[in-house]
Amino acid sequence: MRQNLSDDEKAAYIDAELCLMNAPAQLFDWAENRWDELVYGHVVQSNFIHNVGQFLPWHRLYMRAHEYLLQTECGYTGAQPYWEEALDVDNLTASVVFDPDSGFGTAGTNGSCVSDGPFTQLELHITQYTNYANYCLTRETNTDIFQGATLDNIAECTNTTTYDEAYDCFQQNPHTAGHGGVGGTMLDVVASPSDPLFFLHHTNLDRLWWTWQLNNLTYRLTDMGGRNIPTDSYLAQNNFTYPGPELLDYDGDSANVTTLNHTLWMVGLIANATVGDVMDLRGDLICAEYV
Ligand SMILES: [Cu+2]
Repeated sequence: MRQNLSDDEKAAYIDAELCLMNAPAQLFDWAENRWDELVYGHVVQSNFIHNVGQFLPWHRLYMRAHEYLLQTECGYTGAQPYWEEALDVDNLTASVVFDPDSGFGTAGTNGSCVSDGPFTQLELHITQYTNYANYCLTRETNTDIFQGATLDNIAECTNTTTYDEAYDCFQQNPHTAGHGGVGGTMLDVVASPSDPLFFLHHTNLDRLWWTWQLNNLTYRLTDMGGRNIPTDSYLAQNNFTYPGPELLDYDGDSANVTTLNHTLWMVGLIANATVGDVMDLRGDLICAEYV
């Protein structure tokens, strides 16, 4: 079943990522490159896409946006890879993703800049508070948090019945595992897409959601739910402001419940879509399968 990338495929993917990081901005005056604009799509609505029903569908479309930019602007002909994190729970730092030659660079930099591999001294600009920062990519692995990626923890989520239960479960252990396990930039709930590993992690999370959907496609191609506004404690804990009208007014839902009509905002990276448009991985918009 599992298909590993060849060294050539890995190199093609990483080259395409570097291409986006060096490509000129297209959407915003302040952006220094295309990567800034991609990251911004997540940053600008972090208080609205986590801890809510659209968490999984929004990130599914965001993975497609990322893949689409690689393909259309950087000549990438492969597909979006994922990181099967469960394979690495016993030895996180030895994971192939951290290989400095064929992967994303060494794991534990303990707060200092990633200094080997293709993203050495990668310069980042966006934080929760400004688009004009100047800082570097960091990682600080945490094996304990990474245990959230074990097959047991995944099974707990895939065994849930409703979407409402499922998204909450997936967001907790399997999702937190990748962010906290890699640490550093990845631990930043707002700016974590700055680390290219984000896209491997969230594609894996999407694969887990799809696995859950496949267990009962009849219901789960349309099963949506959850709140549209994060809980007060989640907002407070992350220093988030209450989502304003620029987010709430377009979301397409009349109440604080996420429906298939909910609009997924892509800030101009690709066209917006609804939750309903991304529910079927095999549909026209996402048009993918996990191998
Ligand atoms: Cu996110």
